[in-house]
Amino acid sequence: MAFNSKKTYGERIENFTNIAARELLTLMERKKTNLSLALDVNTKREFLEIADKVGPYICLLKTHIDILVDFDQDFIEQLKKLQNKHDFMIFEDRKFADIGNTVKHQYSKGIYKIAEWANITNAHPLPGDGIVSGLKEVGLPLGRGLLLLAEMSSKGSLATGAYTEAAVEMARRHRDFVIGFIAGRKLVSNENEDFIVMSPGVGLDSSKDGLGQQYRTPRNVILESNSDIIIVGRGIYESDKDVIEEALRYKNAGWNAYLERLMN
Ligand code: 6AU
Repeated sequence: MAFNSKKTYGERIENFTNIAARELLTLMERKKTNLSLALDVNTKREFLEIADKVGPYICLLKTHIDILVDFDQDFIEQLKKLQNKHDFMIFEDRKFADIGNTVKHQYSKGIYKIAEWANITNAHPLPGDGIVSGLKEVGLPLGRGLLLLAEMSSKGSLATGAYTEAAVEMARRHRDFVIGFIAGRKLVSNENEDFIVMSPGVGLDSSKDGLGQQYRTPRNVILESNSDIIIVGRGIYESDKDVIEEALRYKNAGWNAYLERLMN
């Protein structure tokens, strides 16, 4: 299908001017991983313990900073230490969804000061271009990148059809800051433009979670749907098996699907 999905992550670096995108592709090539861990646990201790174990196998650590019950500034310091130790980038899954002026404050201020530590964050295109412009004012000077939620993995999602297409159009108008999408598949197959696609709803052992989440396999997402990064949460940290073993299982599944894609 798409020209860019036949290129290696490394070959695609030149398609991006955004610093976070270039750094991410470089890192993926270096660590040979397209796995992002969605670490949705509620305490600092649990979070830091798992991140330390799984850090060597991931390109991106995805956070929901507002679900930590004991968040403090020390958490950010510890997180940065682990980032340096294990060489991963950080994606705060904030799903901004308000007008430009409001998201600017939500991104840079408050307790979390997301822009200071998250290389990448995401936003719903729902409010229109102002949301991207607001986030860009804060993020671009800091070398940050943004993903637009063009599709969602949950059952009954309204982000389909014309909405998804409008998300792609919005990304095209902000190529300097919007580095890609949250989506289930590659959305753009033009060789002259490239976006990084990250897919949540990835699991090897279950197909749903009882609250609307729907799972597909790494092979399905990377090989058949030409996505670039698998986002895996409970499949890794809620397994009965060792988290390192599980992380390796997903890392290998994701990377092998990518190698197979390149050879096809
Ligand atoms: O593997 P799970 O189901 O334990 O976790 C999936 C993670 C969660 C969700 O908040 C997030 O991926 N997510 C997103 C993102 C990344 O934006 C979008 C979506 O459509 N579905 C989804 O599950 O942290």
